[in-house]
This record gives sequence, C-alpha cells and structure tokens, in this order.
Amino acid sequence: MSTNAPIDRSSRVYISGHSGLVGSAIWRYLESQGFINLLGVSSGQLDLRDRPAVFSYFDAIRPDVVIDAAAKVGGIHANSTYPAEFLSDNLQIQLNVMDAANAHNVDRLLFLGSSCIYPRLAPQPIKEDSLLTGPLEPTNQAYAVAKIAGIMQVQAVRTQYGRRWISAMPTNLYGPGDNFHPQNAHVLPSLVRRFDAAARAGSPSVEVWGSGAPRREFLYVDDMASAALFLLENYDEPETINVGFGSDLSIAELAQLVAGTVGFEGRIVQDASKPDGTPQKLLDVSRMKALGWEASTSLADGLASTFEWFRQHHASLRNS
Ligand code: GFB
Repeated sequence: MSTNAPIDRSSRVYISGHSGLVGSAIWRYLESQGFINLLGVSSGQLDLRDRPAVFSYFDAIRPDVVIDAAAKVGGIHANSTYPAEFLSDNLQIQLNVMDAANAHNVDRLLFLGSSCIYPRLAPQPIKEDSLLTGPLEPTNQAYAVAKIAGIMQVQAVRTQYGRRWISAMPTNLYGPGDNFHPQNAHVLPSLVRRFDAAARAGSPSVEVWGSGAPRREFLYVDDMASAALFLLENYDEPETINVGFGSDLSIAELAQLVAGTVGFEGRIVQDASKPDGTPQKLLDVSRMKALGWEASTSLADGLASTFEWFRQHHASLRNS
C-alpha cells in the first residue's frame, strides 16, 4: 500500500483552490516542508469552470504534481439551497483540473472530497468500503454526487493511464481562513461568529440550528494539510482514503465548547425548524493510522486558534 516515494522539493506543485481554507493550509505546509515551486492562481484570474482557460493555464505552468483542493463548498443551508451550483460547479472544476492534468501527463495528483459522499445511514465509524452502499443525505446529495464522480475519475485515470493519482475524503474541516458567513458557512465557524456577536452584545440567548443531537467529527485544517503531503508520499491505491480526527461530538456539545471559547455565558436555544442533516458522520481512520498518520490538533486547541484568527479578521469578513 505504501509508495515511500518522497516528492522532490523543487517539483512544480499546482494547488487548485490555493486561497481557500484547505488550499491555503496546504500551501503553508508545503512551504514549511521546503517546497520552492508552488503554483496557484486566484479565482478572479482563472475561473476553473472555464475549460479552455484551465488548459491554457496548465500549458503555462506545466505542473509535476497537482493537489485539487478547489471546490464550491458550504454548510447544510448552502448545500440545500443551491444544489444546482454545488453539482454543476464542482463537476466542472474537478473535470477541467483533472482532464488538464491528464493531458499534461501529470503523474501525481491528489483529489480532495468530503465525508458526505457516504450513505446517510452508513455504519459508524464509516469505513471507505461504505461508498455507494446506500442512499445519500438529501441536504447535500448534489455535492456528494459531484465528489463521488471525482473519486471515479481518479480511478478511471489510474486504470486507463497508469498514473499514481489518489483521492482522500476529509471529515468536516475548520480553521483559520474559514468562511464565517452567517447562513452559508459550516457549523463551527457559524457558531463562532454568532456566539461571539452575542457575547459582545450581552445577548441573553443564542440559537443553534436543529435538535443539537447530530454528531460530527472536526479536523483542524493544518492536520489536513500534513495528511495531504503524507498521502502523496505514502499512498498509491485506487480506493479513496478517509482523513479524520478519530472521534466526534454532538452539535449541542460543540455549542457548549464554542460558548466557552468565546466567553458567551447566556442560554443556548435549539431551533428545531432548521434541518439536522445526517445523524452522525464519524470516519473510520484505521487505514490512515496503519500507514502512520494521525491528527495532532485537539478540538479545543484548533477552536482557540480559529477564534483568534476570527477576532483579528472579523471586521473584514463578508456578509453576503
Ligand atoms: O456544518 P454543517 O452545515 O454541515 O452542519 P453538515 C452540521 C450540523 O450543525 C447540522 C447544525 O446538524 C446543523 O443543523 N448547526 C447548528 C448548524 N447551528 C448551525 C449553524 O449556525 N450553521 C450550520 N451550518 N449548521 C455539510 C455538507 O454537512 O458538511 C457539505 O452539507 C460538506 O456537503 C460538509 O460535506 C463537510 O456536516 O451537515
């Protein structure tokens, strides 16, 4: 299973989505590991849905390695409100990036997906072989189907062209540089923002969506970045591989933790009119562990760094 093939630090490594939460963390991590030819372009300069433009960009940069961390992402509300864009944009982005990489004979590529590819009621913790064994969670099935297509494309290129392409499925990620949009963000940054606003305003209570019972697993984005390089150097199999933290907690417990971190002392009220989504999403990380990689940032520490970043940047964050 292991390739044990270090990547030359002078390789030309293209990171799609390099200014997003995951891509920027991977960029920082690779820099810290001595990579000197990192390549990235902002979405303002290159729309990854524009196929000819993506192919021209690849002509110009001639990458040796591609890390595909570009995606249209969002929390439960965004996924269920904009399914057409979540399906279409993500299919186009990954198809263009992977087709251009294949046309340029890129031998090593890592495609990043999401734990929502697994069936809604998959046995927990979720093993990789649960893929395509049951119905998806309806609130994010458009996004999930796009990501499943990406896994298939990696496998198809491996089979047909013999390239060392791999895919990994991270659990819910968070960290500095996350999207803190009030409606469209994932739960952890949403709660940081709402609880912080309530603490500052001295509000008596804060609303948390859903019943509070769903369980989620959270991985600090810097851990995901170290996993990305680890996998490129140590994993060369067609099956996708889970990247998780190893344990989960309920949304109600997460809300308590966020309240403590930001210093909110009022009441927490569950808003049952909002959707819960899948009841539990905890990845089985035994394959990563067997390879020799484990997450190292506790939720408390990761949350503290995320809040610190939010405090420094919240004045400039988008609301739309
Ligand atoms: O993070 P989240 O939006 O995504 O929501 P999923 C997780 C849980 O937190 C749900 C609850 O049960 C929400 O109802 N929640 C409570 C909140 N308060 C809030 C809030 O203020 N904002 C948000 N967003 N949730 C996403 C998928 O699923 O996970 C994506 O939709 C992707 O496709 C991502 O896979 C990692 O974990 O339910």
